[in-house]
Amino acid sequence: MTSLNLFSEEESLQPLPLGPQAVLLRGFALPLVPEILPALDAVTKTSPFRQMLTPGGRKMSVALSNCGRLGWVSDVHGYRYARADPLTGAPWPIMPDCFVRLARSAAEKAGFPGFEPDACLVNRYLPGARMGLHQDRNERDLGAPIVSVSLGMSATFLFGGLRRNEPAGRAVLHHGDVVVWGGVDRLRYHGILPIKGPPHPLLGQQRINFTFRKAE
Ligand code: MD6
Ligand code: FE
Repeated sequence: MTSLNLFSEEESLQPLPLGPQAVLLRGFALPLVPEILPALDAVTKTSPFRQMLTPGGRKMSVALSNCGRLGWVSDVHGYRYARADPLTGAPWPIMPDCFVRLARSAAEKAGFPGFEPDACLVNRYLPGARMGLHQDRNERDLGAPIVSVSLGMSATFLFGGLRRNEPAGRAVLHHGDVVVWGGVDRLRYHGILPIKGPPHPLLGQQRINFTFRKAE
């Protein structure tokens, strides 16, 4: 009997390993999107998206906000976590409960039970915006994973090795996809190619990415 393979591995809804302890969970966030979008609006009303300066003094193409006890910030003095939003001087908005539930359940599914994020960096990419290859190494507890949620326009995610010059793999991230990585993959270099392609039906010409971390 012949059978037809309707889905390539890339298109199936099975967890797709990106490394020994890194996984792409296709569509994992979709059931929570109706709760997440209004909560995101409330966060960015309090702490609006803004483009920060790199330590080198260049404006990042990505605009960011944060929620949670700590927020990731960048300026000419470097990258760090801060308790207050430098734009308003006030604490970052509280991490919405649906964000916390999503982060915990994705981490658990990926083999990291008990994840308790204290920081959620929210990135907004307009067409052309990109994220150069980097490591996420400003967090004190490198034993905790990072949970990354993609919404809106699709993007090509680059995942390299533990050294900048190692060749990088690629995966296209779509609306609702979640990437979790930790353990031996926690310090891998990664980035996002310039955003292009059709607008998203719900979110229009933008891609939103949340990364949940245990910073302290
Ligand atoms: C982004 N993501 O997807 C940027 N970092 O827009 C990240 O920088 C990232 O997706 C650590 C782990 C997963 C990620
Ligand atoms: Fe990162």
